[in-house]
Amino acid sequence: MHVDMDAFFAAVEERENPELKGKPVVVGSDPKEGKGRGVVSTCNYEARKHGVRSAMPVSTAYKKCPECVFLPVNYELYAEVSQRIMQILKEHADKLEQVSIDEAYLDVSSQKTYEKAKELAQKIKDEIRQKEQLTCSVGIGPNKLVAKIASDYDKPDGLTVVRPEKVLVFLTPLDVGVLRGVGPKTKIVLNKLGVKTVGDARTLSKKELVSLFGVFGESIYEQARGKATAEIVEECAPKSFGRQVTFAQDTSDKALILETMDGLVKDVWKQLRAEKFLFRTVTVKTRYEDFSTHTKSKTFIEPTDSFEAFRTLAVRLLKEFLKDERKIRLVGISAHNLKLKKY
Ligand code: TTP
Ligand code: MG
Repeated sequence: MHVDMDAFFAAVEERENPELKGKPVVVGSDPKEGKGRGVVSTCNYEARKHGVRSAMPVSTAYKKCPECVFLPVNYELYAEVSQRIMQILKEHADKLEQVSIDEAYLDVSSQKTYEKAKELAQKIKDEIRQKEQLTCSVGIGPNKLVAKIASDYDKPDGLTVVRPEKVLVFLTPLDVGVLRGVGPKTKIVLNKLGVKTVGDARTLSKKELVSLFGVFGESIYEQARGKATAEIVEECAPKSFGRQVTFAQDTSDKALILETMDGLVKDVWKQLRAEKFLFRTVTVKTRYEDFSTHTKSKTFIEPTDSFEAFRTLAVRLLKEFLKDERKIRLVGISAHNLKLKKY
């Protein structure tokens, strides 16, 4: 399954400012009445009716649609909304691969049937609409290539299912530019050979394609037949955050050791907060002057992001180590059992 949010930045802006409803909205740099530099990040479907597009110079967008509402990019806001959407997707997927701020592949193989996968897609769409007041378009297919083309097939608010036996029929009439890597330059070469659609591309032999495009020709050959082998790769969430320091000299100065630990706790906690993680387990590590290394851990019942809870527990665990008579060479702290914060 491939999920792609509709007119993402513009849709978030519309949601935040209801007075924009029904108006053409462009998100990007300031057009300064046609004299502005920079480009359009995206625009809503109303603005697209006027010919405005992503990556177009804002000056051009202004000429095409001076009555458009032009807004600056509020990237932080979109990133925050994106995180919440990805969390929703994650909860419904066997595996999730986020590929951009508004787009992800979901492995939903455990649904077993296309019918079930479609029901799941509808559920996801409903949940995103209800929780975030945003729409997305979803494609379902036997591989990433087909799923991605399918999500783009019926935008906005689409849901397109392409069963394996329908892949060829589905692809045949589509512009050859839907294939991965087939950009304007490749299209010019193909168009000269009379190849406009994916179906047309199938009339070229593998040999012909390779002589034209090298190894990429082979990819076009396979893609035109709806074949793709790329797996859904789940990004690795960090398992823990931690820091440690080795003292300049082995020490039994309790105040120094506690103060050092305090600094480490603050650093780790700031990192957790910045990346919006809750933690359940805190581990303190010490190495004594004889190089023997020990850890002590404690786990909260519920995930938390409380600085006080983190520090109190760290100090408690560290004090256990301070009962020993040996001098301390190194101290460290880490947080485990992480969970992304929900809103
Ligand atoms: P897209 O998914 O390509 O576009 P979109 O979500 O705005 O519209 P669509 O309904 O066609 O999917 O990109 C997602 C966001 O990425 C988009 O809202 C803004 C940003 N973006 C840019 O900043 N510059 C660009 O050139 C493109 C294509 C997107
Ligand atoms: Mg999008």
